[in-house]
Parts: sequence; structure tokens; C-alpha cells
Amino acid sequence: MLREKAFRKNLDEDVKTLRILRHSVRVTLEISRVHSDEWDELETHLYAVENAARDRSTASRAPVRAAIKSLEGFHASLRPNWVQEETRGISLGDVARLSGTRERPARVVAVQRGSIDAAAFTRDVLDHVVHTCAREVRDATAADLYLGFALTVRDRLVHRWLATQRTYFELDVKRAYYFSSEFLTGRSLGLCLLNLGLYEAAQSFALTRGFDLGAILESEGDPGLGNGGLGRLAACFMDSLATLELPAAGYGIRYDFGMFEQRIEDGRQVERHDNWLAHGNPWELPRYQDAQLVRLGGRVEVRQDDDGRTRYQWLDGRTVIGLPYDSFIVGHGTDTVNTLRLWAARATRDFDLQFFNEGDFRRAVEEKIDTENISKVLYPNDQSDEGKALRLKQQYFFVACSIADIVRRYKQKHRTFDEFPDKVAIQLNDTHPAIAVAELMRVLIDQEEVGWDVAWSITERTFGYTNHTLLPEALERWPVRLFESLLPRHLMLIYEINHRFMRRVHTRWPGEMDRLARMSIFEEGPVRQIRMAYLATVGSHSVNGVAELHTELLKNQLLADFHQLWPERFNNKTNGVTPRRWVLYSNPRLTKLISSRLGTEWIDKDLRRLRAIAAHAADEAFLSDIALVKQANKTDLAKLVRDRIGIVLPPEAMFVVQIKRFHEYKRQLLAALELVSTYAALKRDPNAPFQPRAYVFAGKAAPGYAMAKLHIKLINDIASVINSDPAVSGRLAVAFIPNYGVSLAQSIIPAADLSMQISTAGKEASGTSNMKFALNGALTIGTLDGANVEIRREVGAENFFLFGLDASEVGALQRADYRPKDYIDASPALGESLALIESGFFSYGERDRFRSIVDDLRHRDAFMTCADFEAFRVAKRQAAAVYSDQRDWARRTVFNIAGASRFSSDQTVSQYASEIWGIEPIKVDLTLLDDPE
Ligand code: NBG
Repeated sequence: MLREKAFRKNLDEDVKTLRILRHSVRVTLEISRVHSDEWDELETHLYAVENAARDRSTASRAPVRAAIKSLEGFHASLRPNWVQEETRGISLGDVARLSGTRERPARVVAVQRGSIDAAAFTRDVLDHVVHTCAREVRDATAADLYLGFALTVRDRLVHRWLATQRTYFELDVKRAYYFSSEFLTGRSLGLCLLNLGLYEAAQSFALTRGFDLGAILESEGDPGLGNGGLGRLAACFMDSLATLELPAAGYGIRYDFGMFEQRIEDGRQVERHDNWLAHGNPWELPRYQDAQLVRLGGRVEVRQDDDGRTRYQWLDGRTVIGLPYDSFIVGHGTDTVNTLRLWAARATRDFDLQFFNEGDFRRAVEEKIDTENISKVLYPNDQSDEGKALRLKQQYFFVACSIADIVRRYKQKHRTFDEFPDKVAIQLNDTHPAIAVAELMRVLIDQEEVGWDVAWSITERTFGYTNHTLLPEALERWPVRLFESLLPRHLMLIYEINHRFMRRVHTRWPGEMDRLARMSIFEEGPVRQIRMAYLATVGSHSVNGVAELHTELLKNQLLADFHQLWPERFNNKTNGVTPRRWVLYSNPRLTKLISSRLGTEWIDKDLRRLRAIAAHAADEAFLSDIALVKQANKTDLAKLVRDRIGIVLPPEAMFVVQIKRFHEYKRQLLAALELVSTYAALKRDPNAPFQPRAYVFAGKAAPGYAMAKLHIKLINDIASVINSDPAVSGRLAVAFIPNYGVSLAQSIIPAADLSMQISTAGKEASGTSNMKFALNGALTIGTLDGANVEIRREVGAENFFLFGLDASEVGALQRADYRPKDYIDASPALGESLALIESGFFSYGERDRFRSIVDDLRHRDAFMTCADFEAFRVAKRQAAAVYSDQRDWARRTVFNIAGASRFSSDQTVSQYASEIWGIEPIKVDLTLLDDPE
């Protein structure tokens, strides 16, 4: 009886395996649109076997096992077919078919569509308006023209992209893969036109059709697939990689909904979903033939193989299809077009069909929704870890698809894995993709049958890890229980990785039990957790921070034990920003002015040449031109602000700007308190000399971050009091511009006079808007935090308004029982600001509205706002005094621009390339696309 039961159980398991395998083969065929007679036959046979087993009319497991075997064989045979297809590449015949002109010689079609000749370009735009948008040209709207432009540009990119991929493939070069859960790209059209040298052609074409190119560019949505600096950095890196002709690709998630849209209602942040795909996205192409299957959940079967080796098989659970969407990343003035491949989750149809057939309609739909939720929405949390299961699924989903994709590509040219690290470098952008360490081990060991030691050496040599934060709440940890339920095999692998690592620590420091506990990948406690930063550190040959100070803090604090063990792993790569988007595109006036003095090589080739602009700091004509450029940009911004929120920014005011995520450590609150004290002083003494100021704020708060949201409300309430007070009108104005994003940043940054970078020292890993501001000629008022330290060094201390505690003073004060009250008592201006807020002055007498803010400042003040207040106020006064001498200000502006030439992401990326990835630039060979026939 018992034996019979066991037999039945095993048989059921076999049938389950059979079914899952069958489903996945069918899905593979479906999505790759392959028809196979052989499969039809096999499938019929499989149904028969399955039914017999279900009907219990079978007395042995053998037929089912045999069927599984033949299925596995068939599945394996599918892959090489694809591989063969791919090695042939997409033929020019395909390109010709795409354009619908099969009879023309393929090469000509390809070249024409790739042409950057202005006449061909405008002809193709019209062609797309008519044939793709199905619109008569005379009826075309700005949105139609946008689409016509975008598709025409894409044709040019596709052609170069094919040649780029072909070049990489033929030469079998080492490639770098940037794994990031966020790519905050911003709009594409304007930048692509500039990069391809087609901007002017587009402009004159638009004019002849009675359109302003600006309006056409505005029709593009602003894809916000990132929270802030980390995602924007990934986008800047992609731009630089292509520009430097480096063989690389980005991998991430194609979220249906990006960063939420922020509205301000009654001064409060209200979130609305961001449906960035509502009008389609002409910049991407789905690649059905490259879809992947990913498993989640299930169990692990351990068995001995014929050679007596232990083998692990991950079974059951559910499978999800990863459908890749490619966008093409074009370099500036090069033919290189790299790939940004983002994965969308799709349900395998079988799940729903299975339930559907059984009549459980609700379940059928639920399963599908549940699966596709994986790539539904970007988590809007910056710097905090929610530990949600869906988030872990997202991370594993895109990592597994990407690793499979890379392994597939590698196997097209290689039989063994020996050369894997010579062909593949993977950079982990923070810990979000850190599970890749375990996934590559799983693929190598379980699927490719590589032994542990070799697999581990490959893994270590393949990965690099970039840390982007020291804030404890941002360091990802996953509860072991959750991990086990979703990724049982990975948990086993991480146990083994940790076991071996602990042995190593023990050998190095025998008997130091504390150290073992401190360094273990597993954190013991009421809830056992996996520390992803440690997994990434252990599994990578390189660990880097994103600014000098940050890297030092990593080495001495967060990862100090690891640094002692592996000092050679640690290195710094200070962040950078792409000058194409952040100067050429967003500040054409400045680009033109500088080029009139330096020629265009500084923007076309090497931003370091911009340093030469410092030689013009005494050239009166240049100084007055610099001031004129700034003034014109400020007028543009003032118009935008008036149009959007009806607030008037006085044109002669000093524009003081803080735009970034709202977070307590970034201290928008410090800016707000200083603003209140300035306002109070102005009211008290209206006749004292005063440099007019306009404060500009923008930024989103995580929807669940109540304190940050209250800071937004406070700033808006202060703004509404000040803006409606006639006593300060024309001298003080405050604007909170809603819905901060890449496009808004492009409008604000060129117009800023003074950039506030005022985080508590030691908390901001780097910052990147600080670089963008300096590059556009703003001066910085800032603490010695993140990249501010290096910016100050480059632009000259005398051209930077420094204030506040440094990182070690912050640490010392924290340890020494910090008491904010001492600082409040010592600063009448601070006392007054707090009292004013507390009195209900900014909240229609409602005293409780901001009580939590004031109470926190008085009694806790974890970010030392009170300690830095007085120094900040003084530095601000000093900045205003300097500003009133416009010539002196312009001179300092020039030194800021010159010094910021150090912060191009080109420079950062070439350091990654040579010091971490070991990849080299390569010229794309457009003639490789020649049709062999
Ligand atoms: C952010 C830091 C910034 C830094 C960017 C890019 C995270 C986790 N980190 O200071 O806060 O500039 O990363 O490196 O978003």
C-alpha cells in the first residue's frame, strides 16, 4: 500500500515535470514563431503519455521518464537553431523587407535609410508621416511629426546598430554589461538629432511646415524608469559608452509604469501613475526571438548522476517569459550604436489555459496578472529598502534573463567557459542586481556542469560591484524565508558561498568570532537575512564607491572588514555626467558661446579641453556674454514657471536652486529655514540693502515617506505666504515646480546662479546634479560631502561657498551626545525661524501642521540641521554679496565651468573600462553589413 502511494507520488511529480517542460517548449516555439512538424508529433505523443499516467492506466514510470528525456533533447535542439539564425544575423533581405521594397538591392535600401543626408532625412520623415502615421502631411500635428522624426531617426540607428553588433560579434571582443534596475533616460529625439548631426535639418524642415521644433520635441513623453541619481547615472554611462565606441550593453527592466507623476494640490504632493507607454514608444523594438524563460518558486531535487556527482535540479514553481525590448543608444559623432535591453514579464500562456480549461476563469486571469505584475511598476523608493517579495521577483527576473542572454551570446563562439571572464564583464549597479552572483553560479554549475571552483573563479572575475550609498536603510537585506520560497536553489548556493567565505575569514583571523558574525552574508537576528551588499562584495573582483570621500568611507566603515581582507578589490570611480545632454542639448546658448572661443572639440571630443576656458576669465567681452547667456536662460525659466504655476520670478534676482529627491539627509529643510530667516529679516528691516533672490525647488518624495512629504508641504506653504506678501514683492520669490524629472532638470539647471548641495556631510555618496550645475556656470553653496569635495578642488575654493561640519565632525558630534538646543540657543535667526513656523504663521494659524518637524529639530535632529544652520546662513549672505558684483560673479562662473570639465561621464566610463572591465574602444565597420551575395 505504502509502496503504491510512493509510486503514485513519484509518478505525479514526473507528470508535473513533463507538463512544465512541455509548456516551456511550446512557449519557446510560439514566441520564436517557429513551426515544427517534429514537435507536433512529439506533442501528440506526450499528451498520450500524460493522459495514461493521469488515468492511472500505467504501471511504470518508464514511459513518462522517457518522454521527459525526449522533451529535454528537443528543448536543447531548439537553442542551437536560434543560435544558427543569429550567427547569420539579420540579413539585409530582412532590412529590405522591413522597408517594403524587396525588389531593390538590399544594400542600397539599408544605406539610404541610414543616410544622414538632409534631403534623404526629410523625405523619409514625410514618408513615415504618411505611411506609418497614416496622416496626410497637411493634417499632421506636432505629435505626428514627432513620430515621423522619431521613426526616421530610428531607421538611422538600426542600420548602425546592426553594423555595431556585427562588428562586436565578428571580432569577438570583450563586452561590458551594465546591470541596473533603473535607467532614467529622459527624452531621446532632440539628443539623437544632435548626435547624428541632423538637428539643423530637422529644425528647418519643421519651420517649412509651420512648426517650431521645440514644440515637436515636447510631444515626446519623458520616460522616468528611475528614481534619481542612480538611474540617471546609468543613462549618462550608456551615452558615454557609445560615444567612446566601447563594446557594451545595458540590461534592466521595462516597467509599464515609471516614476509617479507628482502634482501639488494645496501644497501637498499627490501621486498619479505615470503611463509613459500610453502613446506607444517608437524608440524600442520587441525581440521575440530572444525571449527567455525564468523560474520562480518550486523546489530543488538532489540526485547522484551516473558518475556519482551530486546534481541539483530546480523544478516546479512557475515560469515567466522575459520579453526583451531593445533601444538603440547612439554615440556622439560615431557610428557606434549600443543596446539597452529591458525585459518585460509575460505570462506563459499555459498557466491561464490550464485553469481556463478546468473552468476556473478567475484563477486563469489572476495567474496572468500576477506574473505580468513583475515588470509593472518601478518602486518609487530612493534610499530605502522595502523588502517586498515583488521587488525581489523583479530583481531576479531581469538578472536571470540577462545572464541567460549573455551566456547564449557567449556560446555562439565558445565551447567551454574558460574564456568567459575574458569576454564578459558585468557591472552591478548597486545591490539591486546582486543576485546575479548566485545566478551565474547556478547556470555554470547546474546547467553547464562546471565544477564549483572553476565556476567561482569565473564568477569573481566577471563581476564588479558599485556601491551607491552608505545609508543603512538603503542597504538591501532579504529575509531568508522569503528567499527560500522564491529562489530555493539560490539560497543553497549562497549558503555554500558563505560557508567557503567564512572558512577563509577564519583562516585569516583564527578565533575572531565577532568578525565572522560581522562579515557573514547571513545576518542573524529574530529574522535571518541575506546582506546583498556582502554577497556582491564577495562575488566581485572590484568594489567601487562613486566619489573619493564615499570610497574612503566604504573602506573605513561600511565594508572595513572586507577592505582589510581584500584591499586590492577596492577602488574609486567618481561619477560624471554626459556633456551631450547636460550642456550641448540643454544649454545651446552656452555651447555656442564657448565654441566661439574654443572651437567645438571640447563638446565633440573631450570635455577636458573645456578647462582652457579659464584663460578667458579676464576677458571683459566674454564675461559680459556669459552673464547674458545666464540671463537669457533665466528668462526662459521664469516663463516656464509663470506658465506652469503662475509665480513671477524677478529677472534680476539671484536664482538659488535645490532640485533633487526629498530626503531628510539632503536637507531641503535647512534651505527652508534659511529662507524663512531671510524673509523675516527683510520684513524687519525693509530698507537694508538686499540682493533680490528667487528660490527654486523641485523634487519628489517617496509616497510612503511622511516626513519628506511634510517638507514639501512646508516649502509650498512658505512660498505661498512670501509670494503673496507685497512687502517683499520683486525682492523675494519662491517656486516649487511640480513633477521634477530629466526634462525639467534640463530647463532649470542652465538658469541657476547658486546651486544648493547641502546634505549632511558623509551622507550623499556623490551627487551628480552638483556637477551639472557647475558645468552650466552655477556656483555651489555646499558642505564637504560626496563629489562636492572634488568639485571645490577643481573650481577653486574661492569660487565655492563652503559651510558646515565635515564628515568626521558629524561623526564626532553624533558620538558626543549632540544637543540641537545648544545651537538653537546660539542662533537668534534659527530660533526666530522655528518660532515663526511653530506659531502657525505659514499655516493659517494651524500650529500643529508642522509640529512634528519642529519637535524633531528641537529634540533629535539626526541630520544636524541646527548645527549647520548658522554657517549656512552666513555663507548664503556672502554669496548674495558676491552676486551683487556681476562681473566678479561672472568670473567665478567661468572657473566653475572650467573646473567642471573634470566631471564628464566619458572620463568616468573610460576608467571603468580600463581599470575594471578590461574592454577597449572599437571602430564600427559599416561595410560588414554588405550582403554576402
Ligand atoms: C545615489 C546617491 C547619489 C549618487 C547616485 C549615483 C542611490 C542608492 N544612490 O549621491 O545617493 O550620486 O547614487 O551614484 O540612489
